Amino acid sequence: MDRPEALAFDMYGTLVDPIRIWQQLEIYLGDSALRAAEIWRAKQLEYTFRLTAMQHYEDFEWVTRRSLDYALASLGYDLADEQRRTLVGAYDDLEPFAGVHESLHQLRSKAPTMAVLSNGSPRMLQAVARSARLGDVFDILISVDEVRTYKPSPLVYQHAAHRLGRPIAEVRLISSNPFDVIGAAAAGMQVVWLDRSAGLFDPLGPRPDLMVTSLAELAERL
Ligand code: LAC
Repeated sequence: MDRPEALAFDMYGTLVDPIRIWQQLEIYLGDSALRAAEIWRAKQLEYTFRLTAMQHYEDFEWVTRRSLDYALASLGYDLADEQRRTLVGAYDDLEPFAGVHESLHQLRSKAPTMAVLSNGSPRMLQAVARSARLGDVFDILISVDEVRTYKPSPLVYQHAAHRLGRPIAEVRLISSNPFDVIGAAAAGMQVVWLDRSAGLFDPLGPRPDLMVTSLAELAERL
């Protein structure tokens, strides 16, 4: 490789934690909060996959609201619109995983270009990057909204390479989401799986050559 790859980071589940939103859910749902957070996240991703299969696009804020509605209904809760708005609003303040700041700054000194590549809408990505104090480390925030289709459509990964001005093989996606890793690799990107799930990968695709359990480990290995 004559020049180092551009790095593209997934946002939700990789840099910030969408499950820790159970702490906001707890105010309304008590003991069901963690279960609700897990259903919310699983449905949110399912809706992105289904919209993509339907060749229809609604942005991630819409998807996040509808999947919250499903999670609440599935557990027998009916919250007021204002409370639902507050919960969806908490997506703008999701907490970064431990050590993310330090490691991103270390990676910054090695990578020529650092990007976010996420399902999040442009507004959501700007908000969460600002509140998690991650804005200054990235050259660019790339949203799937620019191609109006979700991961793991190859269009998303091809578009990211185009935005980064690189052949796709010179971009490396870093994601904790196996579906994202498998999708990016299938589209021709380099990949890293950031294992935040105790080794549980999807057998739908090959395990990537590069697997790490923290961004600090990635900063050492790259
Ligand atoms: C994202 C999804 C995968 O940030 O959570 O793109």
